[in-house]
Amino acid sequence: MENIEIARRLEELADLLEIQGANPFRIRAYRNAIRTVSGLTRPLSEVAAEDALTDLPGIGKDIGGYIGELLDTGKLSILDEVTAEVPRELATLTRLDGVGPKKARKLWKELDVTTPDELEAAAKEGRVAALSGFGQKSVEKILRAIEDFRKHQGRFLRAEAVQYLRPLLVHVEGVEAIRRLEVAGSYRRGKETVGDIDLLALVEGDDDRAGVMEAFTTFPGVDRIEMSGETRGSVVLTSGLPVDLRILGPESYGAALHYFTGSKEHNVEIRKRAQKRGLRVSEYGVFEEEGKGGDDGDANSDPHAGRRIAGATEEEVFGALDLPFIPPVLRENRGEIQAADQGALPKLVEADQLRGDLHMHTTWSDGRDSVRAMAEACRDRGYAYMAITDHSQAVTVARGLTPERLREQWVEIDEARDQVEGIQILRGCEVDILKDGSLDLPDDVLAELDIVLVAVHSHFDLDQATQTERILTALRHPLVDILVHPTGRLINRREPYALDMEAVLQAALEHDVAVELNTNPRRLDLHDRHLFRARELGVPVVISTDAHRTAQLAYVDEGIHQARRGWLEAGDVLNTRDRDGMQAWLKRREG
Ligand code: DGT
Ligand code: CA
Ligand code: CA
Repeated sequence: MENIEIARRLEELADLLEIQGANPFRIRAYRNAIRTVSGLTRPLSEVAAEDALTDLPGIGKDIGGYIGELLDTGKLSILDEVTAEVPRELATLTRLDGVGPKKARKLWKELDVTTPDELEAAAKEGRVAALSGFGQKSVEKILRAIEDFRKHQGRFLRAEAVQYLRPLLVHVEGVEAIRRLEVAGSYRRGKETVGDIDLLALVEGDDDRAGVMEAFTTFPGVDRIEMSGETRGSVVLTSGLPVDLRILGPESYGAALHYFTGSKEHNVEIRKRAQKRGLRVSEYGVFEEEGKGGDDGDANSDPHAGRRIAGATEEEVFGALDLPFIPPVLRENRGEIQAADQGALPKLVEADQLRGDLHMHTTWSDGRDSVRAMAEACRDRGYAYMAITDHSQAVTVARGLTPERLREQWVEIDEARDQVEGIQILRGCEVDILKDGSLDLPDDVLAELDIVLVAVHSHFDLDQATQTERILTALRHPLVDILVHPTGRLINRREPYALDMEAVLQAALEHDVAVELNTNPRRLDLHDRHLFRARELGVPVVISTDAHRTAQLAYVDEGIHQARRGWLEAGDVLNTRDRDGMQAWLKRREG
């Protein structure tokens, strides 16, 4: 069992115990332990093998035992005990904005509400507002949260799906008969969330299929089997992630890979292009139309009508349509077929082209590691430069820095500059944009920083005109370098604030400000369409992690997909520049 799944189970346990009314100290201890588990870079199974679980910070005998049980059996008996008393769905309820464990308990005990549907009904009948501790305002907030919840229900962050999927891939790949095993679908297109996983296995002989399907359905992480046929199987993992497997022969593997990679919209355009050439594309291959017309191009029509001219590889499929290979991240029908046709596909940026990370936090605000530790970790990643960018004072929940504390931090940054060689450490700050668009630090302090990031952390609910003007005011400030996590969204949790993004990007262009692609998997902000537009306008993009601990510097490896989905090339990304190039940009307004 992977760390992330263990963390998820323990979290569910903590939520349910809290609803049950357990000792708050015990709950707090559990939550600390969960943070340790989520932040760990080594697999817990390794730590357990060394008998060292309880050596980890915050992990005592209780939790150590639970982790051991999960690793050994995949089960957690205490969770069964608790769910015998507290309905399991209540844990979901606490995920809704505005409903904590205390409120969930009250809703359950007094109104017998356990699910979002029941909560919505109760709220609309006025029964929730009548409870003590729930005002009309909080009821409205809850109703909005339920709407958001429904919108995202069942979609997994890709970065999480990666971790749920990995052990399954290892398990299935162990089957001798498999020549290729690939993930298609939205996952392969690098989308920020995935609804399900579409797996394709290439197997030479028909006789080998049964063994592959057997391995797939008997994977220990399978919670239930939805179907299991000769060439197609469908399971749900214990994480809740649904996975489809299709088994294919060599002659049609490439066509199936293309078809099941999608997107649907891309596939439709590909089929139209084929039709113009008198060809028919399906998941089985590219076929020459035979004599009679009347074929509607339905992918499920008889695969053997006509002569197959391509299908073994995707390159072959594209080639049959006079196209070069189109990278999966571009297959969203946003002009990629035309670009391919004209030989104008972008040379997409790669993670190893990045020369530095310009957004990260330390123990000076809400980060978990020291300036020096972050610097060493950035150096170890091979970066030429980095910026320390803790929060400014207005962000009190993150222990934001006053000018005085910021100056104290500079002493420590100077020390780190001496201690950690081979990397340039920029003095930065993630300066809060106040409600009126002014900045949270005085100009004389900003002027002493090497790099100034600005961001919104409050008043998310302003109307669009006001919110946009607030941000434009900040962008007009002559000391601002980067607007970070520009839309403020948290995927599946918080919608972006109302913003005229076109106006923001135009202003960024006019005032020589860069925009961020924040690669925190919950943010991925800006997202692909905005990145595409930034590139069109020529607004430089900075790809940074917003790491709050050293391990999170790796967020870039997964987040890079979003940049590629936005068609970004290395030249569009500011932090692909070498140290001199970056220095030159930071001094762009001088002289
Ligand atoms: P997801 O799972 O919601 O994150 O998104 P996808 O894109 O993985 O969609 P999924 O799993 O329903 O189907 C995988 C691919 O199969 C999809 O991207 C394109 C192809 N596909 C599925 N249904 C259709 C269809 O009705 N027409 C066409 N042209 N392609 C389809
Ligand atoms: Ca899918
Ligand atoms: Ca699917």
